[in-house]
Amino acid sequence: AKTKKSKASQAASTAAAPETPKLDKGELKAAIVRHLHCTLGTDENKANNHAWWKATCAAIQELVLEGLRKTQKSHYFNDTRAVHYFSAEFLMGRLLSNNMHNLNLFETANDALTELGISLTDVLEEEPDMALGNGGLGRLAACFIDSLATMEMPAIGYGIHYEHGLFRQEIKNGAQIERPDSWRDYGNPWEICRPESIQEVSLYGYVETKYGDNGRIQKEWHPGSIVKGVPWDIPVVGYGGKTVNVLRLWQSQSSGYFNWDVFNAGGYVDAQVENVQAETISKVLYPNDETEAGKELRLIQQYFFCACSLKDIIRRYKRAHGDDWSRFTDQVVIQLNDTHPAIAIPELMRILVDRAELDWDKAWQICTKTFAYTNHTLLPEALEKWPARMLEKILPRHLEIIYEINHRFMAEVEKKWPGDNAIKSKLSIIEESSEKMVRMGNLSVIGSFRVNGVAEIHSMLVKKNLFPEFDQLWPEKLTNVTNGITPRRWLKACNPALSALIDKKIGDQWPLNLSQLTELAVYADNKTFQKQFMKVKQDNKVALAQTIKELTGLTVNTDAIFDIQIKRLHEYKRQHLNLLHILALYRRLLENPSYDMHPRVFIFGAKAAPGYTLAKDIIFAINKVAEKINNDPRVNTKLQVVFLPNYRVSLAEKMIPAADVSEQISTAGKEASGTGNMKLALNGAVTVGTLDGANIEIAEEVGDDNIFIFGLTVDEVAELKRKGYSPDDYYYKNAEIKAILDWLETDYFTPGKPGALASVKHSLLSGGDPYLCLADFDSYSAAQEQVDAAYRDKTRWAKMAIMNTAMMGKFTSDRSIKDYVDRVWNLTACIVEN
Ligand code: B1H
Ligand code: IMP
Repeated sequence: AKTKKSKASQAASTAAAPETPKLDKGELKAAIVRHLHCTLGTDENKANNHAWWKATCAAIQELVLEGLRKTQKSHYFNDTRAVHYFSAEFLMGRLLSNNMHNLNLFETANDALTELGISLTDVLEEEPDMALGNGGLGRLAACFIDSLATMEMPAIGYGIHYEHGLFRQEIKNGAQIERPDSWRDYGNPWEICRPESIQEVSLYGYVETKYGDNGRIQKEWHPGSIVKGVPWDIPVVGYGGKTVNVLRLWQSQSSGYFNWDVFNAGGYVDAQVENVQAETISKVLYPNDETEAGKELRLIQQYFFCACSLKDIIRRYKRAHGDDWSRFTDQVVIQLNDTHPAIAIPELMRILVDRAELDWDKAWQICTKTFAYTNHTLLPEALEKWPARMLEKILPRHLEIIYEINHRFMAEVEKKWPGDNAIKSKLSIIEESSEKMVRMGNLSVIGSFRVNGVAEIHSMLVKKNLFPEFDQLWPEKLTNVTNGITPRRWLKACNPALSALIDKKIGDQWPLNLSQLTELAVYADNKTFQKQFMKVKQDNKVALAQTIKELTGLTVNTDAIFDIQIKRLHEYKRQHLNLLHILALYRRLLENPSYDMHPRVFIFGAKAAPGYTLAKDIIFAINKVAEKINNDPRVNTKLQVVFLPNYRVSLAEKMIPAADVSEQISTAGKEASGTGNMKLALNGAVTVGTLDGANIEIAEEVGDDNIFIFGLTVDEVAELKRKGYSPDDYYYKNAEIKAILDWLETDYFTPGKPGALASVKHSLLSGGDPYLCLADFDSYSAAQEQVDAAYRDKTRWAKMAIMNTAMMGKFTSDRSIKDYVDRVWNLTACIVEN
């Protein structure tokens, strides 16, 4: 039995600064060499950088695991309430540098390796990114678990142990080629397999209705097949290294169980096929950012990780509380990262009603006190819906439960809006279209106690446009938690020179209390500080130029403005608007060789979903335009265009510190929040952006003088759409727009292949581009002229850049987590004893 201490309640809301490192240089050196010998079976003379990387990881992992053990002990003995962050994606990136920084061992490791004749920078480059996510949503999950550990919150991340993360992008003749990503081909030094915690999950089959002694109807699901979920734990080290939480990822494996009665066909070969199918579940991450794939395997993935995770949570709860469910909601809160894990709601109901035999109302009460749901998008194509027939086949009992949830909910709606069938059909979990569909968004709102959007404007639109009736029904349920980013990875680790400069000015506590950066504002006009700040930026640009050279062969002008747009490729993010402006500059320079502009390098990084043809066409167009411009001596001293292949977390860490300008140009109302915007501004880039997502809050923080806002507002977009947007008006009235678009249709950029870029033109014209590129073009172009003028005034620009860094305090993910803790999760920190 365990002794309870009330230590948890004494916890502060933020962790203390990192203490002195647990190892000195000599000890770390010895540990690395020991692992080189005893773990890797090699030695100093023959080890390559990969071996040094693994040995260094193993040496660091020793300390990490000690922290993990102590953390789990503290959580166990304090019987802490914990948040369980359910997410189909965790975009972790590399872990070695991060873990060393959080353990305050980065400098020590650098010195230790240097003495061994090894470069830490080269060693860090050996680590493959853990790219188990598409973009912002997955990276947000990674930032959140970093902040949770840093703030000493009991938390566990639950997701899928994909064998292949997001594809690796190659560019061949300008076009995107997808290659498999194999992040653990040569072993991952951080993950620990936990066979002792394997879970089994049922699929397919049928439901039997039985009558119990008391006349109570009992449902029994006879599954058609069962798969095993094998948990892999990745330690998540908080800054300061005290709390080490885990990210638990499930790998699917065949259980060898196949219900031959159900399928009534047999044989050894079929059984092998079944094995392959079981192992397919966790094979690959769907690469569709912001689009719902609607594929059976994807639904199975979602159910697989939710069912494994719930069993794991319940096992842990029962170990402490037995069969007494009355304290479950005191101990457990589950955050649903979008609707991808929404199937956990009927799964928990199934466990409570069918297995634990609680009555429905009691079970529903538990359920709706357990789940909270974050909405990340309003785009219709991203709102998940599953055909009822697909659910019936894969999860027959869950479909019944969803119908029952809906039936009872419809009665509530009837009470509030008697006889209003229009509202009923809108709020129903079931969409009665030609094919019956299950709306996962409605299920998530109905089954959760809290629902949040991810930036003020987005949450407002969730309330006003997406779920207005739910907001009337439950006025307290819908709320906002603005996204954030971890300043440990996105400033301290990725921009060591700027971090050191900040440390010198305001001390080294800012990574834990990012609002302290405002203390830099008093130096914004200080000439010496401006020089130092811009020197750091210049050095970072030189470093990025080197990377560009290595990756593309191009030599860029480091005196030019580095103008960066990095994010998934999507029409709503409008990389093609950026491209149109580049073409406009090109034309202006050709028409007027003395056209007055400061040299600029436009740099892109973006992956397109493999099935999203227009997105791939836009990548092709950017590359073809880049090729032409970069090789045109008439303009290439002033204008260069770079597309860096395979944009990912580790590349972002190299690009962001070098940015002068941050492109955040989505159509107003479409980007729920954005988080890249925060990372770039934190590193002293000035934003060119629309009033969309978190850009609005960034503008509020940095002030109008330190950001370039352009374009239609959310209201103006709605108004224009109501009146009818007609792109042809802009095309025929604006000679520059017409010339640029027509240019795309010639063979100027694709010699011998006229029309190769025509799809980009046509997507912006007739038929009507829903993202209103042409409507915002003039305003965008004018904002870019202001950027140009501002940059030439060195003092003014330095001040703007400094003010951006200084005013980003709000956007630390520690603040987001504090908001969740206070307003959603009701958690208390647990101080881990050392
Ligand atoms: C975001 C997604 C998303 N919103 C479907 N929605 C996916 C939707 O695989 N799928 O099917 C994958 C991802 N991702 C992003 O979330 C928003 O676009 C950003 O604006 C936001 O910053 C980010 C984090 O909240
Ligand atoms: P889990 O079963 O996945 O939670 O595996 C680790 C768990 O072991 C921790 O979360 C704790 O609940 C539990 N644990 C950690 N230390 C101790 C201990 O000293 N005694 C008993 N259980 C412990």
